[in-house]
Formats: sequence, C-alpha cells, structure tokens
Amino acid sequence: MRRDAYPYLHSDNNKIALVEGSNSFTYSEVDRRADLFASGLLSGTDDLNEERIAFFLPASINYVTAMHGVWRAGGIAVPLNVASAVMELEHYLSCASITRLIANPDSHKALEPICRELSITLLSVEEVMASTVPVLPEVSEDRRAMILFTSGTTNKPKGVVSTHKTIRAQITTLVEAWEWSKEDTIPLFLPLHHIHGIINILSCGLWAGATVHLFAKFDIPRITEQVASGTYNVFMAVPTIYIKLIQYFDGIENKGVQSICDGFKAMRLNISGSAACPVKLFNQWQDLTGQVLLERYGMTEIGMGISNPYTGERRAGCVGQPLPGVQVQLFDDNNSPITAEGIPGEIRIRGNNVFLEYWDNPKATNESFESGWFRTGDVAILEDGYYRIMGRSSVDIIKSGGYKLSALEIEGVLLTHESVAEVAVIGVADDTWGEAVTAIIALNPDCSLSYDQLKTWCDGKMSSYKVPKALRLVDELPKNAMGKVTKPKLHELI
Ligand code: MLC
Ligand code: AMP
Repeated sequence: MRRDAYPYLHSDNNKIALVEGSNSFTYSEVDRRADLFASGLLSGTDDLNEERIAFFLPASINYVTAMHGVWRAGGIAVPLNVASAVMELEHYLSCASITRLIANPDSHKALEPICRELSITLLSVEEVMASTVPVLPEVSEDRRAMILFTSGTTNKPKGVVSTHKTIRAQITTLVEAWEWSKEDTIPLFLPLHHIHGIINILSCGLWAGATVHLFAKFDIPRITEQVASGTYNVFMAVPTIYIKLIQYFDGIENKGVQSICDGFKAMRLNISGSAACPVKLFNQWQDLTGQVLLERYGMTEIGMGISNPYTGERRAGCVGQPLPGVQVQLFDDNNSPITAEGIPGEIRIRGNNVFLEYWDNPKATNESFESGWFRTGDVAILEDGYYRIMGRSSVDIIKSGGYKLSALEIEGVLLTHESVAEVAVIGVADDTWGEAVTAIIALNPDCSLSYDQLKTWCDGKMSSYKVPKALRLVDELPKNAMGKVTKPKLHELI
C-alpha cells in the first residue's frame, strides 16, 4: 500500500511515534521499516493477496514493523498471544493456515517444532527486512487485513476477520470521540493480540500522530514512574489494572503515591474498558486522582461501540452512548427492537466498524448476525439516555482481568486429566479479576486432586491466565432433566 493511501501512520515524519525502552522511532523511521519489511515479504512478487502472516512478538518496534509491513504488502496480519500454550498456538496457526511466522530469535527454539509440524516458515523481523523498497501493491479498503482470535461459547477460539474498512472505521470513531491529537502521549502495556491494545491505543495513537510508549508487560514501577514524571496525558486500561494500581499504592510511601496521583490528575483522559468498571472503583479513582474514568464498551468483532462522552457527564456503572458511525439497538427474545427505556435486551450493532466474518466458519458467521445486525450476546438497558450493561446471555463466557475466556474451552482441557470424571468451569465474582475462573470437578473413583496439583498439570496446556484460580470437588455435578450441567446451581453452591 502506498504511503499517501496509508493513513495508519501519521505523515508528521519527524515526530516521535514510538518509544521502546531507551530507543525512540520517528514516524518516518517506522514508515521506512514497514516498507522494507513489506518488500522482504513480497520478495519479488506483486502482492501477498491476503496470505496470512502470523507474528509472535511482544509490544515493540518489531511488532509495529510486522503489522504495517504485512498490511502494505497486501497480507492479513495475525498477531498471536505471546503467552499462549503450545496447544493454543497450534489451533491459531492451523485454523488460519499460516504460512510464515515472525518471532524474535529468542523464541525460535520453542516455536521450531510446531512450525516444522505445520510446514510454517519461521523468521525473525531482521531476516525478512529487504534493503530496497519495490512498488507496493494497491490494497483496497475491502480487503481482509487482520485476524484476531476470540473465545466464544464453542470449544476453540474463532478467528475474527477485519477488513481495512473495518479497522479504519474502528480507529476514526475513537479519534473523533476521544479527541486524539499529535499532542498525546500514551503508555501501551496491554497485550497486542486484542483490540484494546491494537486499535484503541496503538492504531489510534499512530493515526493521530501521537507518541506511544511500548512496554512488553504491565510493569507497574516503570509505568508509574513515568506517570509521576508527567510523561503521559492519556491512559487506557482494563478495570483490573486500576485495581492493581490502587493495591500498589498501599505498598509504597505516601510521597510516591502523591506524585503518581498528581501525574494522573494532570492527564486529559483516563479510560476504562474491556470489562465492567465497578462503581466503587470509579469513585476510588476519582478520589485519588481527580480523574472521572471514561468507561466504554467494545468487542473484538465491533471495535468500540458505546462510550461515555469526552465532554459531558460520565456516568458510573454506565457505558454511555453509541460512538459516531455506530448503530446500536437493543432487541428482545422475539427479535423485536426495544424502544422504551429500562427494558433489558441484547445489544446488536451495525456499521462499518463491524467485522467481516469468522475465518473459515460461515456457520458461526451466519449465526452471529440477525437481519444485518451483529448479535453481541451482551444484555443492556437504556437508562436516561445511557446504556448500562446488565450481563451476558451466555454462562459460558468469563471475563477475567479483561480477557474473555470460554468456560467450555477450559473444561475441554481439564476433562483430559485422568482423574477427572466431570467438570464445569464458571466465573466467580472477584475483587481483582472481575470474575475468577473456578473449576468444579467430580473425580473418578479412588482419585484425589489438590488445587496445586491441578495448577501444575495445567501448565503448558493453556495460557496461565486461563488456569483456574480455585478448585471445588463435588461428588456429582447438578444437571437438568436433559442431563445438562446447570451452571446457575453451581453459582449458588459456590
Ligand atoms: C494475569 N493473570 C491472570 C490474568 N492476568 N489471571 C487471571 N486473569 C487475568 N487477566 C495471572 C497470571 O496467570 C499469573 O498467575 C499472575 O496473574 C501474574 O501474571 P502477570 O502477567 O504478571 O500479571 P499482570 O501483569 O498483573 O497481568 C494482569 C493484567 C493482564 C490485568 C495486566 O491480565 C492484562 O493485560 N489484561 C488485559 C487483557 C486485555 O487487553 N483485554 C482486552 C481484550 S479486547 P500465576 O499463578 O502464574 O502467578 C476486549 C474488547 C474491549 O475486551 O472492549 O476492549
Ligand atoms: P472480547 O470478546 O475479548 O473483545 O470482549 C468483549 C466483551 O467484553 C464484550 O462482549 C463485553 O461482554 C465485555 N465488555 C467490554 N467492555 C465492557 C464494559 N465497559 N462493561 C462490561 N463489559 C464489557
């Protein structure tokens, strides 16, 4: 894709786009690296024609190079969770028919066996980089650009496909609504296989000409040191991160807390999302920092859909109003639109921000749309002009620390344990994580299983954040007349 048709990177060439540790990169340096990477990927061909290129890279200049290089060369970018277990990676790589995997040399040894098994070429960013830039392909807005894996109510995560048009709509609505500008500086410490980090922070920042500080993980001391020095004017995180910040304040001296809180106070915007922000947290954050958290609602399939206003009242416990260009409608169980306030219904979304399809899964794609509206599975009410999320229609989705987890996926893994006869996984309300993954297990005769044994066994079989936080042993799981486990009964039990 030619630079003039490429709004993803702002054209203010000499401005600092990215900071990674002690290194910084201007917009023109990022642009040049993306071109050379695209050129190396093309390697003499005209267009990647939607070839799926995966990358297994933490937040870094290499990640940004890979993402924009793939887009410029006409490929589909598939950013992977760097905390994935091998079994999860195998699913992502084979589901999207990945041909090339980009990873830093220090992770090649671990990735080589799976790449060999799936006939994938494993490369580092440096190995791909060419020395000259050829003519890059024209890539129309309708072309597929990215696949992100998301947990659903089925066993394995589905690949959410966005086109360039989708991604542009997801970025521009936020740039407009939250008044992103070249003057902004923001830290990015969220994982870069989900839209919160990819779209809301990285892509909006680079579109607007802002400076994005990259952290490979949520490194509280380093990030808060920068906050205290007044480096940032915008901060975006999941509720668990604000909770962890408050917990961190309890362990440091008052002077340190005061300067961090002053750093937050001086910012123009603090945003919370990806999970419900408890009203208690909203109030605590305001007391500590003077910041009125702006809560918004989104989903991998739609980007952001609903947001409290940038100027105007931000209401605790509510997610606000539809973002520019996003159509939101609540529907009842008979698929009829709900027009009155106070009546709960499923949130359905329409607009250019909505994804194209689930990769290689037309059945799931069809089932997720009704008359052109995307069915989110989230239930809300409209209350005095503000949407309030009431819950989800599925008991098999758990939101832990901002990650959406499939209870069925975790159950599927736990069932392969030789001592486990039956298992149900539920999310139990938790002060830090929002919901904590909890396994309820009935063992085979004469078997025993402690929580520590279960945790150790899970190691390498699932990402560590999916590992149950608690285990409850029962003789038998409660079931309905059809023999299906009744999860609401389990919630009562816990
Ligand atoms: C880490 N751990 C978790 C966890 N994150 N457990 C449950 N849920 C989580 N979310 C566990 C680890 O497994 C480990 O366990 C221990 O906590 C320490 O790990 P860590 O990596 O050092 O933790 P920390 O850095 O503190 O991570 C917490 C976090 C992280 C909140 C920073 O979870 C995170 O980045 N969450 C955000 C995810 C995100 O971006 N979601 C957006 C999805 S998009 P042990 O036992 O091994 O010590 C979306 C749409 C939208 O939702 O609207 O935005
Ligand atoms: P994901 O599929 O990982 O993108 O997660 C999307 C889900 O996160 C949504 O369907 C909601 O259930 C949840 N979510 C996102 N933002 C909020 C919010 N502000 N309040 C409550 N739930 C939210």
